[in-house]
Amino acid sequence: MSTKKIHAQPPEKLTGIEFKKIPSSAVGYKAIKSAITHIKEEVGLVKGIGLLAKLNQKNGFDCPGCAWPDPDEKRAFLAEYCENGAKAVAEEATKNRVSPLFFATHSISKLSELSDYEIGKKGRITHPVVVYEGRDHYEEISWEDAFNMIGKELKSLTSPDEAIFYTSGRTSNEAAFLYQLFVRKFGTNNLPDCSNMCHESSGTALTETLGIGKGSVTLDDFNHAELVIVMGQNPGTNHPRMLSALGETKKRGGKIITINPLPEVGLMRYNDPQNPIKWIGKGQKLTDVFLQVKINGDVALLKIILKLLWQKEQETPGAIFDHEFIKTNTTGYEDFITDVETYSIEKLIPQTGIDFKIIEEAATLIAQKKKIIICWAMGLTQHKNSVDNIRELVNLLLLKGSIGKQGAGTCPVRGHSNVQGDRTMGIWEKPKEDFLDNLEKEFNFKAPRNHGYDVVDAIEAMHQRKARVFIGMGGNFLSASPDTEYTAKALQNCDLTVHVSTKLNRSHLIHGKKALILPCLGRSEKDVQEKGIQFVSVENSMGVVHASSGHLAPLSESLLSEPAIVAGMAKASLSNTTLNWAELIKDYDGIRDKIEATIPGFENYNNRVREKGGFYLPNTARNKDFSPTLTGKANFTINAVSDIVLQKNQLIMMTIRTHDQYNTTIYGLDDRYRGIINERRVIFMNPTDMKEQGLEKLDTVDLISHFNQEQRIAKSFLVIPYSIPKQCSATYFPEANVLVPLQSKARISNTPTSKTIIITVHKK
Ligand SMILES: Nc1nc2c(c(=O)[nH]1)N[C@H]1C(S)=C(S)[C@@H](COP(=O)(O)OP(=O)(O)OC[C@H]3O[C@@H](n4cnc5c(=O)[nH]c(N)nc54)[C@H](O)[C@@H]3O)O[C@H]1N2
Ligand SMILES: Nc1nc2c(c(=O)[nH]1)N[C@H]1C(S)=C(S)[C@@H](COP(=O)(O)OP(=O)(O)OC[C@H]3O[C@@H](n4cnc5c(=O)[nH]c(N)nc54)[C@H](O)[C@@H]3O)O[C@H]1N2
Ligand SMILES: [Mo]
Repeated sequence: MSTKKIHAQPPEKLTGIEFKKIPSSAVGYKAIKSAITHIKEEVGLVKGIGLLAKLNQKNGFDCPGCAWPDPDEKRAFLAEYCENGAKAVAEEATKNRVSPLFFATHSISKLSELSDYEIGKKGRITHPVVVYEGRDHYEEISWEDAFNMIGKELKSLTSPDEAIFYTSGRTSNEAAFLYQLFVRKFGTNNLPDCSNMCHESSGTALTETLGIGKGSVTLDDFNHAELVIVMGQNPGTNHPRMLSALGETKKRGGKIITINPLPEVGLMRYNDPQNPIKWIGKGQKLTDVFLQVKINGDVALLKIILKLLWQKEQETPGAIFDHEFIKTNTTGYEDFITDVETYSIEKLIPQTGIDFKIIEEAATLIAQKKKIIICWAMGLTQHKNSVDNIRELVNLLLLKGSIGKQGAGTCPVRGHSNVQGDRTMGIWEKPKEDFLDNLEKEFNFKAPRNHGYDVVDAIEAMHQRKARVFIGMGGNFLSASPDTEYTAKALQNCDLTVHVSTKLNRSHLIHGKKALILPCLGRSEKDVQEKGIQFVSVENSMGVVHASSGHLAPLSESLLSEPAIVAGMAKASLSNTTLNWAELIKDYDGIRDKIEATIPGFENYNNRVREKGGFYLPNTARNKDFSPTLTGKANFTINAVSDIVLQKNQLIMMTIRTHDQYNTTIYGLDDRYRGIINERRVIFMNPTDMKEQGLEKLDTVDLISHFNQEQRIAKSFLVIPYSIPKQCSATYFPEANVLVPLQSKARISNTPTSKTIIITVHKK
């Protein structure tokens, strides 16, 4: 290991904050201007516009931005990408290159002094590179040598469980399927993925209550919903195309309730990009009732609403609840009602921070409606009680009979564009027995049955040297994970770290004794194999599987596709594999045949995936079939309210995304929708809390997080007064990840509590 200092965190330096008026609506002219600017700077205008024309079109490539679905029918040129989709594409198709020459002139320790923004802007990696023990520079290595290095290291382990195989959510179905097959043939279920930090709590709660870990709605349901509740989600930034769906709900007379600690611009009003006349102007009002909830006050809020609904139901029996649905499809109703009755609304209100009148208004709206969709994302899934959050919203939908009918249901809005597909393909540390049985039958081997490490357990295992090899299929494990310094030590403890990546990121710099970067094709690039041009397939947030084909020439001849990289690793690492990995890579139809043979729902895969728009996977909850649960029915559950008690001057902090980033990929330093320009080291605070703590706007502060008896510190943040409930605060991910304790995680799902961190603020 080099003795030079390597920085796991971005520099503490401030970049020169400016402010802009917070816009009154999202999308519109400024979004289009911003998209074009990014495309022009990173890619060049002509090539860039050509690229956008292929984005999310039926013969084009799947936007790497998010997992929001494309319309089944008409697709407009402008509407099927959004500002942030354009930025994601610009990042991938960038003109900037990280070549072996770049690494010869830039040491790892020097690169680690840069911010994640600066690191990302260096560009796409062009060749496989290696850093040997004790060196401070990556250097070129042939693919063959790289694969052999991996094979040698993996074969030298005492147990296959000493290796960890991470996946981020951009990996295609074909690559993901091969990857998990390789890992299981190698002998372990150590397949942690970004889902562990993302929607794991949703999968856990939905499987228990409804029998399927995925959402139940389709895009068309938004055309029929009478009410959409958007909880803990900022679609204006993270799923901008969802605003069109919400716009449709409104146009057809539906209502929207928003539950969020922040008045996120996109949810308040938006300008439809499909209609240029509406690019400027006030935009369409989206939210009808805004519940500005305290961070982690959602269970308390839902309990008040449930209680109010129960009161109304008693006044007018049969008018509020769907008894027919409850009787036929559910269990646990009586116990649930008994539990609701034990709560006192007065005692719950302080936990929500919301005026009772507004909660009543929301409850009245819910009482009147029969077709309700609830959408949610990280604001519900990254808390200690996040599984309870989701189970509680399922209770509400069950009471209203709002699952398994048109215009109603669950809508966990996924992040990464193929994160849902990766799970379907078996990227999971806790695989189902049936799935392993199918693999064994098709591939004639003994699959490992012990559950593997998830993200948190993988970090712990590497820290304790129970695991010694880390392989990352995409992603940025170091910066995305909690407890940055602890995670850095875990990775540095490894004998070998390997990243299959498109762009340079900080995980490449915080490496094991030896490390490899294996550069792969991006979504937008043409994938040519021995039997011709290949396409891959992905599954969106609503269970539609469809094809994605790149059109750009690959940026370097030295790139391999992700499936080819998996095959290369497998060939070099598996001692007696009878599977012809090289043959599978010649034509991905062969991989899809194997998927069809092992995973239900993929019948006739190769034909159906070629149909325009793809096909829907089966979804039991969508069909009002709850038989896969343990009770064979949809389950009402009893959930506890949050047990957090804050000491004097302590705040709850949530870590959120700016409008200018994709997870750890930082597109720019602005957060236009929150009025912040050119600075990421900010903490949003309630003005009354600021006053009580003697803080003024733009004071520089250090943040200390408190967990058990431990403290963690993040230095130099600027205080910004903002519309946020008392005792709540917000910072950006990944700068504040150093404050998230590894062991602070959600019950059952083990998801790091990135939205509940107890902090104190210290003026410099
Ligand atoms: N442009 C862009 N698109 C993305 C991403 C990106 O980084 N950039 N990331 C992708 C990924 S992987 C994901 S998972 C999604 C993330 O999409 P989001 O979940 O929308 O992302 P966050 O910024 O984490 O926002 C969380 C929202 O929850 C609110 N919130 C926080 N705590 C609470 C709470 O206790 N209760 C309630 N009710 N609300 C709360 C916050 O105020 C914020 O509005 O987006 C995906 N799409
Ligand atoms: N504090 C805090 N932490 C969080 C969160 C939070 O809200 N707060 N959110 C969590 C969530 S929801 C998620 S999903 C995780 C995200 O965790 P990750 O998925 O691990 O992180 P990303 O930043 O999305 O990964 C970006 C990197 O992926 C690589 N990449 C991009 N495209 C491709 C591709 O096509 N193929 C390959 N092989 N590589 C590619 C690039 O090298 C890029 O640098 O972070 C989690 N961490
Ligand atoms: Mo995510």
